[in-house]
Amino acid sequence: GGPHAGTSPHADVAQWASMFPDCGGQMQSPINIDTSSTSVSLELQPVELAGYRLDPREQLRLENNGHTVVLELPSSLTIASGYPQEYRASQLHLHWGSPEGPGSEHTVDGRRYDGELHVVYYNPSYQSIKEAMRQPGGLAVLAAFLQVGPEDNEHYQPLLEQLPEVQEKGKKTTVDGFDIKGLLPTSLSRYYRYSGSLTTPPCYQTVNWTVFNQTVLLSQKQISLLETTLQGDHEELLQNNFRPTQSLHGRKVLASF
Ligand code: SG7
Ligand code: ZN
Repeated sequence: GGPHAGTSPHADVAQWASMFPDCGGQMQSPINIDTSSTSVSLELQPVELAGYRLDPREQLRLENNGHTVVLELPSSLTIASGYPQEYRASQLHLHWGSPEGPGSEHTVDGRRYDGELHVVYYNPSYQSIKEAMRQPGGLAVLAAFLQVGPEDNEHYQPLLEQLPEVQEKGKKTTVDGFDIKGLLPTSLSRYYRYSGSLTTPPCYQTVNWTVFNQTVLLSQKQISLLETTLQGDHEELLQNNFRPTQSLHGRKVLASF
């Protein structure tokens, strides 16, 4: 097995840095967002997304990679505003906990949410995402917290109903195109912004993070499905696939509000 080998997906997070030096760097993610230490920046415009209503005839690849479930996205999905440059979508994936506890990667004032959605983008001035992820400012991730609410979130059904199809690590299926924007909060104007890294090896410090203030609500049933359907490396349930929060090392966290 790779860096995640062990009894739990993160049994060896402490050892990542020995194989992937960036994992021991000073700009790592995720972080705790201490709201009393953030600085308001009037330059942070609302995030605007273009091209997210996909035709159901378009087939998106969904894969259990042993660490999460990844939905590949067409590069026609863009972040049109909210960053000084354009970004194009690559994939989205989720982080979650277990029936015993929550599993977001970022925390806010020490609070961990039930789960976290990551939509991963790359700077199209580079050849490919593989190239972009090694360059400063090469990646952007839009992050949204998932929380238990009173009702099923219909926007998540196209994704959640395919989870049983990718139960084992390495399994792939396809999902009919749907409204990807529906997975994100309705308000994209209030967010935190900071410079960080991939939260898994190789932990490249090339990610312009956006963490939305508004959470996304899913029913308890939907969160439970996420927590108890997929298997990880050794056929055990894939749970608690979040990395512990990392030190800021003097970084500033900006707020758009
Ligand atoms: C998950 O998190 C996957 C990885 C992703 C990694 O393991 O989504 O992506 C793929 C295609 O397997 O790595 C380069 C990349 O996106 C880290 O992403 S994250 O920092 O947003 N959590
Ligand atoms: Zn992630």
